[in-house]
Amino acid sequence: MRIFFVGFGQAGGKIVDMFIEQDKKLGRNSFRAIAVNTARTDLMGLKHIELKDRILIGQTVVKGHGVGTDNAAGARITMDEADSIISAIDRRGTHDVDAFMIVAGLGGGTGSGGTPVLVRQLKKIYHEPVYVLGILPAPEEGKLYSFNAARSLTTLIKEADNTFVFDNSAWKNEGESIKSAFSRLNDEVVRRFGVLFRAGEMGKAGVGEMVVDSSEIINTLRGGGISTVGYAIAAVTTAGRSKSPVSGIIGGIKSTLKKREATEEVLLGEDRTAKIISLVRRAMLGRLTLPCDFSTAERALVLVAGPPDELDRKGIEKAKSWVEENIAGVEVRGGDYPVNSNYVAAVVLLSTIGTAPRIRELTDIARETKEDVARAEERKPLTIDEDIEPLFE
Ligand SMILES: Nc1nc2c(ncn2[C@@H]2O[C@H](COP(=O)(O)OP(=O)(O)O)[C@@H](O)[C@H]2O)c(=O)[nH]1
Ligand SMILES: [Mg+2]
Repeated sequence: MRIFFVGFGQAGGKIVDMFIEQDKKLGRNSFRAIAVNTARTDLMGLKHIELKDRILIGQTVVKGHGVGTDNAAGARITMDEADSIISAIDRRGTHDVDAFMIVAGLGGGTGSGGTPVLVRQLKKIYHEPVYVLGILPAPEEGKLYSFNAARSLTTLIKEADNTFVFDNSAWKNEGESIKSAFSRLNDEVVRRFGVLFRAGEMGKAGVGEMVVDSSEIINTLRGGGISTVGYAIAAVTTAGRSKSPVSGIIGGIKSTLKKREATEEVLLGEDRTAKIISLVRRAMLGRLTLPCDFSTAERALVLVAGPPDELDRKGIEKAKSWVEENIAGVEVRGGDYPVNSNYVAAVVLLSTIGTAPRIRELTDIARETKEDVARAEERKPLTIDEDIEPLFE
């Protein structure tokens, strides 16, 4: 699918930069992107989005220093300068685009506040769906981050055509600091969403039997709300031990996938049908980008990517039925995505989920924080007797 990305804020910019890096490495031209920020240094740190496509907003207000964690300021500045963002998008070109995807960390200031505003603007102007890929903060980042994320997400659910969620706290390791985890987490994000977002594009491996096209992804996302993604891969060789690194479309850009993750022995090359079913089950039962009870999902899309020989049609059909039995709704789309690789990947998109523990937690923290703020406002600052005159008025 042809996607126009907007990387909003620091996390958003970095992640979109990686999607573009992957596009370049693969020699594709599926993705287009701009980055938007109130902080000049964050924009300078990007490597793959062209300089002219990095848009600094709020200069008169924050002088290129960013809005910190003030997402209301992020929203205000975006409202005031929406025209310059839209101009940058038009300059980059929107012809042939299937969808817009705004990527942002929802706990901060610029991306958290600016994204819902930009979604509304884009929806007014373009016919294509406007999606968001939102990153949830870890609890250790503090209540304010959770509060920001809850407010941003509440607004996004109303404004965006669908919001994909990736939860930092579910993906960082025990004891690992969130900052040192970022690069690894971003790799996980790009690997999963990279395969999904590329579905339907013509690869060198030729035409698949039942290729997923962009309209199927769009229809799966039609219910709105929040979506989550599962992913699993297996090596193609019968021994289950491929020597090549797991990079490219299936493995992402940095080959940081541990061999162990890739080479779980799943009847490789023996029973192709069973292998596909097993892989899809692993994708859905494993860790989702936003962990949740998948039985609440309204719609799903099953995508199996790999060398054409491995993409067993019966396996994909059976896997789809299995997914259908396990989600709330009955709409399960799916198909294959033929790519040259020594691995097969299964991606399961679970759309319009009903509930997720982390979202409830965020909502609770946001409520508490709101009460704290209200109490703080009620507290009167110390005053001296009004009969005593100050030195000057
Ligand atoms: N996964 C991931 N999350 C990040 C990264 N950088 C920041 N975050 C998260 O995004 C939130 C917002 O931070 P940031 O993007 O710096 O805010 P902004 O620049 O004001 O939009 C933080 O609370 C972090 O949880 C990153 O590189 N990767
Ligand atoms: Mg930052």
